[in-house]
Amino acid sequence: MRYPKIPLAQSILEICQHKGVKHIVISPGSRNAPLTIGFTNNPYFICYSIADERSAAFFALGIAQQLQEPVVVVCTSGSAVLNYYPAFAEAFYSQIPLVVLSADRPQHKIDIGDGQTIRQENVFANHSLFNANLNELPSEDNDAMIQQAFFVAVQQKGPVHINVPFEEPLYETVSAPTYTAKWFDLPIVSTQFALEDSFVECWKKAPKKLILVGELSPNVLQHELIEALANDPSIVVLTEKTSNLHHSSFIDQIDTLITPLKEDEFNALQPDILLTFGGMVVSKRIKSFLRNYKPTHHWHVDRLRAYDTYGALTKHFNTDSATFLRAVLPHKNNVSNYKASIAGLWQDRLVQHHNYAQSVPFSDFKVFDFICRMLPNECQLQVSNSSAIRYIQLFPMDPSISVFCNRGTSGIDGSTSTAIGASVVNGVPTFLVTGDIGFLYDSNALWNNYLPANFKIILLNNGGGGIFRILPGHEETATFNTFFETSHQLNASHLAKMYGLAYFEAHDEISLTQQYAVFLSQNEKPSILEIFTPEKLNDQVLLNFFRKLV
Ligand SMILES: Cc1ncc(C[n+]2csc(CCOP(=O)(O)OP(=O)(O)O)c2C)c(N)n1
Repeated sequence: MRYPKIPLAQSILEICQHKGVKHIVISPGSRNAPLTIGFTNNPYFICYSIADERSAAFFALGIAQQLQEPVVVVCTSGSAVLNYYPAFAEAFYSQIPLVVLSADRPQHKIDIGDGQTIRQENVFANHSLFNANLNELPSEDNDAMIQQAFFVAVQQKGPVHINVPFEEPLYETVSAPTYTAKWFDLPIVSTQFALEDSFVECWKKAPKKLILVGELSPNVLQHELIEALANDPSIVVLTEKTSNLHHSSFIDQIDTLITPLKEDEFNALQPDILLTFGGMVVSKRIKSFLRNYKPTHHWHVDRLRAYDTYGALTKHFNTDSATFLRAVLPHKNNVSNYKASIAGLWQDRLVQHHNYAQSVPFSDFKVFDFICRMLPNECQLQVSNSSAIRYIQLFPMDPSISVFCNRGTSGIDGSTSTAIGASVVNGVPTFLVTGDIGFLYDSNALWNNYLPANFKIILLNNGGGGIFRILPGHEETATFNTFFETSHQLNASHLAKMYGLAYFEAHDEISLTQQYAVFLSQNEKPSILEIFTPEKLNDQVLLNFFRKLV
């Protein structure tokens, strides 16, 4: 086996292997040659080559999102590293361990007129959990910083940046390492959790407890905890699609419940205790409801962070959701009718929803209804921003389907790359459902040699950013079309051809049913099903849905 001659590169490789990091996403360049040579020469590592650093970082993010373990991205010096920023910020807000290894020139070569050189140290400072600005010569300080970076990425769940200065020559190799890293003990601070009696009392007494679950990985809560949540009459559970948490009594179409509520119903839903766990929440309507009808107590449970999303946060419980629920759920309140009263409202809504969905013309609404019913069980659904994830929230879906979306920053800049990264490691058929602008934005995602043959993209082409027709402020003007909707006549057929994907298209219900069946059954090539929907009708159908729910 060959090793890079530069000792600093040797120590990074040794530490990565020792920390169990397996997946390395490399973008081309010369300055990073010592790392590229080292990673690719060691069969322990699984290396991916992706030219576009923006896409590479989202691809790595998708792998890390699925495995919940650090994934390394490696790039050359200069603007290359800045292209990692969108995924880096997403990793920060979605709490995903992404490790950036950026090659650099030694500090004395910065800002002296050398090419492909920028100020790289601390370049992600605003969103980085740890910045290791290494020195050119290997040292115990370097070893400590590298180990600390991996430790922080795992313990604090998020992105870290290791900036690595290399001097030429960069391509030389040796047959055995000449440097061995020094190891440091990084003690994990134990977080014993005990719930104070006053909180137990408060919980026991509260007749109205609303549990709102944001983004979560599947299988975070054990079956008996889910049952205990479902069997307490004082608890209403609202779940988002990205919470991956299911029970027939949980309400998983939040906007369908909330939108038509009247004053007295809002009052009935207003909780004594709002308990939240999980990551970002998609529904704007639940945020608005809770900001206007504040709970007496808002408790957030998370080992790391608590956002005061509703202006009502009273307590951050520094533990994981399962531990917390195990502590409170035995203290059941059997006299409340909170759950029963909301369940009544919910059943009415479901009937209205069903009646309306039957009657709508071909539109985004109809297509999302179709997709949510027709996706195969046990698959994974990756969803882009922004109206795709909002529509997905409106329809029931089989609980065996896991759902992911880049809601950390809600960017449209990496959904396809993230989905492809996820599909490479998740071991299940993966579908991406995306709008046209998001898809076209991240079309370099398809410039990727690792696409599984059963990776499928469902592309809703409504001729532009349909979300802007739904948001307040829409007026049918040239300014709106050009600067908000960015309307266009593009389609994905040429991209599909260029990247060797199978391509199917649908323009109405009949062709959708036919083409979807073919799309689903062919697994020889990754594929795109492009569904064209009527640009100017979509928002009307959606707005009418909310009106008709009343
Ligand atoms: C990087 C980035 N730039 C801009 C935005 C603002 N934005 C949100 S949704 C959207 C349009 C999305 O359009 P499309 O992908 O066609 O989906 P649709 O709304 O039609 O479903 C834009 C530009 C963003 N979220 N991220």
